[in-house]
Amino acid sequence: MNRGIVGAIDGKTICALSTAAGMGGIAVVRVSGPDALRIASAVFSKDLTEVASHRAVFGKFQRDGETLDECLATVFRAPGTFTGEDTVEFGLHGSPFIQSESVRWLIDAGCRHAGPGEFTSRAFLNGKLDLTQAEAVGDLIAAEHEGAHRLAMTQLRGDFAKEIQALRAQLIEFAGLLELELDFAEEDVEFADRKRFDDLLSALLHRIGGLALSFKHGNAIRDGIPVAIVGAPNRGKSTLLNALLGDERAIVSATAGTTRDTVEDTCIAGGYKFRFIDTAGLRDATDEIESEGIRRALQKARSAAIVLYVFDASCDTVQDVELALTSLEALPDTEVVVVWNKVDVAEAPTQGSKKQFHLSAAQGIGIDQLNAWFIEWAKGRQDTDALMVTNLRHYEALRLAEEALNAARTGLANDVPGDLIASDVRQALHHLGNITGEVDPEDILDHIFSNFCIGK
Ligand SMILES: Nc1nc2c(ncn2[C@@H]2O[C@H](COP(=O)(O)OP(=O)(O)OP(=O)(O)O)[C@@H](O)[C@H]2O)c(=O)[nH]1
Ligand SMILES: [Mg+2]
Repeated sequence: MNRGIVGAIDGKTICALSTAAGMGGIAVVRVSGPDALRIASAVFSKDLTEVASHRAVFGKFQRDGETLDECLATVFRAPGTFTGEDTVEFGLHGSPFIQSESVRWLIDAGCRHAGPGEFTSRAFLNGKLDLTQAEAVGDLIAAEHEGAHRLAMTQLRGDFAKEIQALRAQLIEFAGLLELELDFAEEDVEFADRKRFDDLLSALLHRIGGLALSFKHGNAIRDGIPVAIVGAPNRGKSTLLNALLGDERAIVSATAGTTRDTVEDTCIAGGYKFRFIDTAGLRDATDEIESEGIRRALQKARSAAIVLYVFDASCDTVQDVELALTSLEALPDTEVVVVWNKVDVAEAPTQGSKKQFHLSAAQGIGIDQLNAWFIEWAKGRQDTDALMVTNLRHYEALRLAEEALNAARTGLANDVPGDLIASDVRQALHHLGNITGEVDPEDILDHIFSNFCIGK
């Protein structure tokens, strides 16, 4: 339920279970807000209102002589807390009954149940985090593997926000000069040096373009690097998928045209998540369903980060490879790899320009080398120092800022009046500001935090 709370803090003290629901060793119930210490004391055997910050007290979770559990209450005093408010965390035993009952008692004592992401949204509204960091908290919690975890940590450190703020700062300075000109419109003066402005716009566009481009890889690292397996029928694509997954996921048969739809599954290797996609064999299809399968295969190949183009060592030739790769029309940043399969029955011809692997999917020969290469490839893309955009919202904002800056640049080249250029620059500032939450972001906030789980 979205309580629509994130636009402002309603002055209420909130509570929620912060650990995962269900049976566990320990459950943490968090209370945050101006009355946190008083309300927490109402359900605890000891008075917490005088306890120093960052101190844990052992006692009983109780009311009216009834004891629910023995527990630890940790006190955090504002402003040095995650939310920026007074906070108490109860460490209780993790039974589902204690979890729900303790929250109910806290509500009876005056708390409101927290909305999704409300602890983190309060942290943002109290200036503890910028928006990108708040979103990183969500990503960190959702990270299933090392690659996604590392990306979330970079963002949580605030590196991305700093970069965006630096870009904005440069623009704001120039926007100021343009606005100044407007105040002196009668006099027809130019404070803003047009040449310097063009240089600045060009530098900003370069950087913003680079960040937007990193999205494809950043997103892939977070959600699974898409690896499409394509090729003519019967080359062993489904056999290769199964070998890579270590599972009989797709049907294998000697009949050409076995796979008609795309089949995909993920696996985690070397700290990265890969999304392997088996596709229908590419040929001049004889029926409607197969044609649709082939259309999907080509679409998957276009959106993949890596395309494994599978050939059969016993029947394909170097000319077949050349022809196939040309007609694939892969996007420039897609890594296309030639896979010679069935080397157990025939020797593969050597083919020059492309990266290639010789393997037997059926016999498991060469699969380890291919897997090792995937991991190396992923590592190469995730340069630890480089910033990566992983969030669609950030990507969109960057693209919109880019559009506005391009318009400003065109305006500049065509000598359009300063107020029009200033308006484009303001647009760009607005879009960049949306990323970190520096402009009035109420609707964006609601959207972001409603995707969180309660208790975060
Ligand atoms: N000898 C040998 N046979 C293989 C190898 N890989 C696959 N095959 C055989 O080749 C045939 C086709 O395999 P599939 O994996 O179904 O081929 P596909 O490319 O998915 O075929 P479609 O789905 O029809 O496009 C099957 O009979 C497999 O057993 C291999 O490495 N060596
Ligand atoms: Mg198949």
